[in-house]
Amino acid sequence: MKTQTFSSREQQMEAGAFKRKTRIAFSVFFAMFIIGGISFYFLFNQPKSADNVQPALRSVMQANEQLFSRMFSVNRQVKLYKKPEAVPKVRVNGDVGMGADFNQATWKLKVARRPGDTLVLTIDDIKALPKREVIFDFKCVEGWDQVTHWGGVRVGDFLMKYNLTAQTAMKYMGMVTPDGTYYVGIDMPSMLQPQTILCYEMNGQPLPKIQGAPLRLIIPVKYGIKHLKRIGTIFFSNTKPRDYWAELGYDYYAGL
Ligand SMILES: Nc1nc2c(c(=O)[nH]1)N[C@H]1C(S)=C(S)[C@@H](COP(=O)(O)O)O[C@H]1N2
Ligand SMILES: [Mo]
Repeated sequence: MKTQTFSSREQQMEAGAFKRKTRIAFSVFFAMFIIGGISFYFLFNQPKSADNVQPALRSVMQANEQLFSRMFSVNRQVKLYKKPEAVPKVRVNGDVGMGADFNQATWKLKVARRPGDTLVLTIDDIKALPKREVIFDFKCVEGWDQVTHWGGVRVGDFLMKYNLTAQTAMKYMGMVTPDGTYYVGIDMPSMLQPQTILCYEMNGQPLPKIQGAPLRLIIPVKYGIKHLKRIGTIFFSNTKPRDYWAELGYDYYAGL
């Protein structure tokens, strides 16, 4: 009897508490709904930019793009192989900007630190930096790939050595062949990725002429199109540098 009374009282209390909780839950839900609605209204009634996207959405997209490019380039290391796995006969592909009218002996690397201020270096200046070897699976957008072995200087080390760290705050690096006919633009995080090298050796031998001697780019996080052979000029930019294959419709980022 006692127990029953207690139990029914308890049930009443519980029913009261339940009603109260339900009221709170509905109020919270309703408040969230109103806040959400208002935010949505303001977001979508912002003046749109030229490309028809609300600025708040655009900035989120840009932040994501930056975050993703850092995540997939700097933090990500491409799989490396052992020397015997590298092919002895490396395929040659692409000869834009590789004309015969070129003298390796007088070649110099031009680094446009900023407009009107160009640093000029010799191949020995570059070879004086610590040598890094990269053996990775080189992939071309045409559908072939092969494990190849390259040697050179980390772009990061190079930029440090020549006091170009301020330039790494820029969004892109651009590279152009000496004749100006082949050119690439690459996001800074991918250039700073530790496996990216200014390359002067292949299979432990001096880089063959057709493979970009005296200096080419090896950037394992990207498809072959970005591995510019025969570097003439390097520059830095906050806007996308011109890119040979992007202009022909390929993905600008060309990441793997
Ligand atoms: N100067 C220059 N660099 C270039 C090209 C080119 O046509 N000219 N082709 C690119 C492409 S599409 C690929 S797949 C690689 C091939 O490098 P490899 O010839 O050493 O195999 O170089 C890249 N670098
Ligand atoms: Mo390629």
